[in-house]
Amino acid sequence: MYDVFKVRQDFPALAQEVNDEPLIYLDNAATTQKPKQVIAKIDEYYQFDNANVHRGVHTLAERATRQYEEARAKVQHLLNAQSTKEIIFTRGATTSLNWIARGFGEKFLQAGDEIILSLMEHHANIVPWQQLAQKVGAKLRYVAITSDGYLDLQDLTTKINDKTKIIALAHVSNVLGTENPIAEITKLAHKHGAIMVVDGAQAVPHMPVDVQALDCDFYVFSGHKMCAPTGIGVLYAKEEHLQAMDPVEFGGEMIDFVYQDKSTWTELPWKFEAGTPNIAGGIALGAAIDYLNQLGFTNIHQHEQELVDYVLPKLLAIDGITVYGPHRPTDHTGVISFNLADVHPHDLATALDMEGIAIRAGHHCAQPLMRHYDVPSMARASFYLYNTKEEADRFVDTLIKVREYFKDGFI
Ligand code: 7TS
Repeated sequence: MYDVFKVRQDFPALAQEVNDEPLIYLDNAATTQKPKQVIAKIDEYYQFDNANVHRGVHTLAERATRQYEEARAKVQHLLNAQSTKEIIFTRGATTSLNWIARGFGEKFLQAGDEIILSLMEHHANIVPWQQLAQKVGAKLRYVAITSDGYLDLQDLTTKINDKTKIIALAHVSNVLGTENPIAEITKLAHKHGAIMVVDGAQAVPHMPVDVQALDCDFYVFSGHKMCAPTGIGVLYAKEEHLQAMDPVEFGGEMIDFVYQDKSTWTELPWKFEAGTPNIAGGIALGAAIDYLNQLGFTNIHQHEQELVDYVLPKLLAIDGITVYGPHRPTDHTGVISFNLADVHPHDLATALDMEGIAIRAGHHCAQPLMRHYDVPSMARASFYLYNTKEEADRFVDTLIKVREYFKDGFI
């Protein structure tokens, strides 16, 4: 039985008051709070084990290296990758996507090739591909979105062809909360000889993910959206792609032999990891994975779905609200974006903050999507494993109060 009140005790940040009200943290799509188990791991590492990895033979260096490489194995198991060679540590999803565009894209794409994205992508899964397309003369094509916030698979079938070399899509949208059918799209990509890149930043923290079942070629995510610190993330790829592609950064750690005029690269996964890595971050990501595994990803997913099931109909019932993305709770993950008539999202976020409720307002790094909906910005509440139905109630009640205030001028 998933005990959310017990889970909450692991998160010191949740116990505080903000503006004299208990904090209700609903900005989890931006970053999540950290459990004390992860904070303690960082503390322990710097107190006792701090050393550089992969080079020293002394005891601390061995401890640091062992823990860092154990964390890599935890990521391998988390994603069900075939080996740790397929797990590259990066700074986060953004860095991972840049490296794929440069290390794979610049090597294998040519003028006239096509890259398929969608209108619901985060800028991190748009801008690196634009840069690649400009460099090699490739063309970007965007899959449309249906009126109810799903990827338009019909449109995808008209845009994919034998010039398509890459399809890069979010597993879960950071705005619409839609989960995209990645396994199905990967099959279609492979039928056309294209590779499938998946931006899993909003999926991995919330549900079981199996890259072998998805059969995708690349999969990326960030640690800080799943209880780990900022500055650590993952680039997964099938080994054949990592063997074929070039490193993007060069220097220590990633070389085998260095001569005056040339160098050779070391083996996977270290071929991609130039310089001293974020050792504490990697180890803390391992601790975060342990923590989430102990709760169980199926339980986490179910808890969040119950919250959505509870809150989405209440939101949809608010007078003057527009909720973006699927309206069927079973098709909507814990990311819910909306606008309230007459209230600017920034005013809304400020008014909610006065009541201790943290949401985000803005374009959510998805300007093409804002343009598609013809709005400059949206408000977004994003739920995580520690949010409760009571918090959802207070959020909805406060929204209604704010709406009344902006309509009538008093609360
Ligand atoms: N992809 C998706 C789907 C995201 O939601 C984000 C971050 C990124 C990529 C980039 O991750 P980063 O860790 O490299 O920055 N999304 C958000 C958000 O929705 N609000 O703040 C950050």
